[in-house]
Amino acid sequence: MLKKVSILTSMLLFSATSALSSTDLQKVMKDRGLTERDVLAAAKTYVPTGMKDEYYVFSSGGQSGQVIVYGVPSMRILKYIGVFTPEPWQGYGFDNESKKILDSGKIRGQEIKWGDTHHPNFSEKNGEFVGDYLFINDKANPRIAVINLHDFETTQIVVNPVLKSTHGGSFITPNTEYVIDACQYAAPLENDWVPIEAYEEKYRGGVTLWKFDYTKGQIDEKESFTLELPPYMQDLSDAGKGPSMGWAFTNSFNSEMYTGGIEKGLPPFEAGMSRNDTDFLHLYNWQILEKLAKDPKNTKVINGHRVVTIEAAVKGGALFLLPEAKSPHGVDVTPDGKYIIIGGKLDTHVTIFDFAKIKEQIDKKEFAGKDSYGIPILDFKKSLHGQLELGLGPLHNTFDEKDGIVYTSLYVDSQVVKWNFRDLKLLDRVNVHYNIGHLDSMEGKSTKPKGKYGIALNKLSIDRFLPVGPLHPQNHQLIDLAGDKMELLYDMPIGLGEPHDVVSIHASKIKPKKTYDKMGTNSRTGEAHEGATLAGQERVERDGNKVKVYMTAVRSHLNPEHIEVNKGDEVTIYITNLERAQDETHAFGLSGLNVHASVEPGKTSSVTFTADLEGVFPYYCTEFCSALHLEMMGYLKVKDPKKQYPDYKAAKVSKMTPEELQKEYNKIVATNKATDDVIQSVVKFLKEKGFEKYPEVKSLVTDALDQYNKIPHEKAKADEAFKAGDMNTAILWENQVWQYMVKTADAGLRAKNLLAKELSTKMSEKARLGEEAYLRGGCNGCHVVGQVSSGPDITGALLRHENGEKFLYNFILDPAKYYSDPYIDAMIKTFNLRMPNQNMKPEEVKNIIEYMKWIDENADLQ
Ligand code: CUK
Ligand code: CUA
Repeated sequence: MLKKVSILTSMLLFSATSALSSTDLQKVMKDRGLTERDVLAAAKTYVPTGMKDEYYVFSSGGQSGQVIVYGVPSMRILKYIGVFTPEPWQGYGFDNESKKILDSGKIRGQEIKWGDTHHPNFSEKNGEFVGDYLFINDKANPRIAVINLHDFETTQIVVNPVLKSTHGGSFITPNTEYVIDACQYAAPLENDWVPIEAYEEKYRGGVTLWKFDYTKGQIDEKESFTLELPPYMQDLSDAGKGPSMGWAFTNSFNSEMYTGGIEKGLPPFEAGMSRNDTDFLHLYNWQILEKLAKDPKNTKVINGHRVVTIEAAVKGGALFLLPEAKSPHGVDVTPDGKYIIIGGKLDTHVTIFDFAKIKEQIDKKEFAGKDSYGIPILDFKKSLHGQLELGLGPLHNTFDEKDGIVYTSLYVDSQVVKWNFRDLKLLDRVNVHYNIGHLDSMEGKSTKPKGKYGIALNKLSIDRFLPVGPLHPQNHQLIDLAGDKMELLYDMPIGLGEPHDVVSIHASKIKPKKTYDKMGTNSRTGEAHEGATLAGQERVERDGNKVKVYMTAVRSHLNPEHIEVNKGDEVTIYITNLERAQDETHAFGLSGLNVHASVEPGKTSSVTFTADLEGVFPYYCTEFCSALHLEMMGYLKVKDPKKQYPDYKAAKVSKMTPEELQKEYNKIVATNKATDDVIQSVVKFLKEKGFEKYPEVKSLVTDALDQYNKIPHEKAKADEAFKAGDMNTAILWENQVWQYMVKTADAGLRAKNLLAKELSTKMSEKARLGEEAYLRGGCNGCHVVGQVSSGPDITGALLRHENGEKFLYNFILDPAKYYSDPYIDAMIKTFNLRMPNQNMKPEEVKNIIEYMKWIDENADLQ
């Protein structure tokens, strides 16, 4: 139902644009059934074409094993990054370089074809997010991946050598010293079979501290270690900061150490694991553990990996337990590092521990007891800052720029609650749809949260989207956190896996490359690729049955275009993309052989396969890169050396007569001349207008010149063939000259348009509306700016008549009145057309005249 237009709407309308009539907006609102609130939400999230989002959000991709990148506030998806699973578009898992990364994720030699990504996190400095690296864990197959945010590519996967499933990762210490990954389901640390009856004795949990080498951008497996923990089913974790720097915290949910057995008639896991009123928060000091791990007395080496024993950790004062309400889930340290907030799935409360109170007990060695593994237990009451009843199923927390403000997700109640962790006051709640897991406010998990927008990661979407069968997408909802009341703004379906968590970062902190600076870069290592091939270095090398092809890709050909191998050869093709222009990716797809690689400008990718099938296999560029993209192809021919093949003469050159050939030759030479004239006029324009001063334009010109400079070389070949009387070859090389001219013109014209945009005077609002009216009225059907068409050029029209402005104003409003005016009469005779009445409103005509003035002002840029 459309409400009457309130002050709010009218204000919106007037401030937005005085010319957008309120009736237009009202009509849209009415037609689409939108309320004012909807329109306001739209205005808060809409990012107009050409504008960019304020924040990046990195979402785990759940069972897809990938990472999803989108922008806030628009919620537009930007990329899916292949991490634990192949991603064909990026060639991830298909080219040798990325295969190597995926292969390092094999578990005990077994290839793993899926992942279950849960928690992405950024590299940090002083607890603030730094947009260099993103880390993400795989819960199913205990692995951590490193993604380089300079090209959004996965550069490392490490497998946990002792834990069989992990969940409390990847959490980062404040200066990215360690990536924390805590166990989920306890199991023997060795790979042996151990009966479940030996659970308390032999099954173990733990937390792995992966050492990160920031300059290399790599986890150092040798410097990493695991802290052995009781089989309590560790869960989420968080690192301390500020006063709690050096400490880390990990929840758990099976202090009962129940081992299940539903098939034997025993109560199921869910009953046995929630029997006790409390579970244990694990507190451990990684700075102490780091030292302990250096002494072999404190560790046992399991599967080649150091494990600090419970005993050594307790003795070293590095491990404690603290009772927490049963079956907790999220644990989050406040931005100031002073408090630890625990969400209990089966509790209506959140529990807030005060780190200073915890530290006091540790310093004074005042403990409430010990668990059966000898770990000191701290006193619950003495550690407490307070508890607050929020509702059913508090899970996770995220923080705001405003001091003390925290947002908590309620899984069962499907709500986000806003409250203050200092004075424990409940402030606001908003419904979400439905069953929220994690939530995030902008940079909400750093020491400097920005708040502003919130994202609710809902597990169920039930009735929110067009139905797509029984498997529903997840629902990420955008919430406005700027005011006192939270406002739901937008629903975004996520149709890829079940993301558990997202992290967000201000867009200014991410600095991605546009191209690889060094021609021939191995993107997975950042170093020069062994197969880097520059122009002129293309070749095929053979060593026994190993064939190496050094290929280049540039608009619009792959070089070489014919590759001949024998059946059984092992073939490696190195492909280097020689482009320097951004977004000029080429890709290499080989039909029928499961071979694909994406090669961005400056990158070298390689593919290796055994040619065990005889035949002819086309290959082609799989990215639509230019007008001659379809022609960017070649043939792999696999011969069986044991077979005899009939002999074919070289393809028949031509059936044309010499006269026909001469005619075709003249035609292509004339075309090239005409195209070159266009290029020269563009060059003149660019030079006269000082294109060098505009970096974006300059790089386009460099790109154009790259293409243009190839012409003399090809032209020489054409001339040589012509001289030798080989007209057919001369025509082909002249055609190649034309290809380069087209590519030059393409980049050159883009440069010209960009430069014209840079140089043109800013259009006034009225002129802009005038242009709209001009286009809406279909004036461009007869009048083309800068050229005479089926009507006169409108450039200069204002100057062609005495009192031009006034005259044109009256003329457009009622053309018929002026058909007998001598000037108009002459026009009618010239064009054999009469200007029709377009029923423009006076305001529109005034705007059109403003637009025409703008055209005249910028006439030299046409
Ligand atoms: S977990 Cu899924 S909702 Cu893996 Cu952080 Cu809580
Ligand atoms: Cu290169 Cu298509």
